[in-house]
Amino acid sequence: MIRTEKPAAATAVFFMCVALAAAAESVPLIFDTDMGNDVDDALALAVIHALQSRGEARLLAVTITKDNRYAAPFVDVVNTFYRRGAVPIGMVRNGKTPESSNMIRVPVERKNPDGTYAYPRRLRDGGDAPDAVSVLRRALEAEKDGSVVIVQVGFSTNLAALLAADPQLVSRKVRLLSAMAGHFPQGPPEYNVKTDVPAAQKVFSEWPSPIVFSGYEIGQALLFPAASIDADFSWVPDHPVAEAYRNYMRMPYDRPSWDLTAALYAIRPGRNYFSLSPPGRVTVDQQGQTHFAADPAGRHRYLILDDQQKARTLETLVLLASQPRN
Ligand SMILES: [Ca+2]
Repeated sequence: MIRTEKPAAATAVFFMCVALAAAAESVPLIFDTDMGNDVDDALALAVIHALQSRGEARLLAVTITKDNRYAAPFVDVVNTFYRRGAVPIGMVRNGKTPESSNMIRVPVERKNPDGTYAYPRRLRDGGDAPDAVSVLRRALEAEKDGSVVIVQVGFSTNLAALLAADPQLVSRKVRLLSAMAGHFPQGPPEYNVKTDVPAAQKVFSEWPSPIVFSGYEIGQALLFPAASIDADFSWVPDHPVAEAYRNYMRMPYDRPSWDLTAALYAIRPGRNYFSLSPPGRVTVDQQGQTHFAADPAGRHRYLILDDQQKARTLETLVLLASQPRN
């Protein structure tokens, strides 16, 4: 008995230490977003800030794949609102979806009666932000090997360019890519993938770290309630994320929480908000449709959400997105 108890106790202590170390260490995270195309990007950024306030994440940089001048100033507005205005912001060059959108333009442009901006920020225009690939490289270089988590909730444009520029750096630094992309186990082409198919093909075939996909069906099953925008965000008269929500579509509407799920999984992978598929490989065809093939040696998995997890996962997203800043 004694001979078996000792190793078991030592093993238990070892795993306890690992768990404590993991809990004490915040996740170094890069958020890559097509901010402005849908309101879930803004809510996802709010979730990341809330988890940083709780000591669980550390936002290293935000890089943008929507090539519109208001996207970077809006990200800057949100970061500044959460008192993290120094977070580097990088912009795609010659990227997709240049069209403007009210959800980012209205909060960025709105002014107080005295002529000052309703929401302070550093960046006046996306053209003033540095190139996304240089921001990604600098952020990765400053971190420990095998530590960084990237949350990609837009097109794969920036990450494909990073891979082309410096695949070794990605191999060395990135621990996980958590991507809102695709449709699983099978479905029509998903927006983030079909908007830049060559970039998605490159990233999902060459990316060296594990990738966990949050497919279209996950966010679709978790509708962010309009009632929360009116009630839970009212702790401050001007909230840039609530204002973005009110300007994205005609209120009241409940919007799928696609990008929030990729952010939540990236920072809290072990909390049973989702289940994981077996390992496999995701490929992207010419139409932008994703195909999953199970393979024990594969580096890809996708999130699965069951009915038991739904209510608790949605409540967590709502709570974090609306959490008052500290
Ligand atoms: Ca998005």
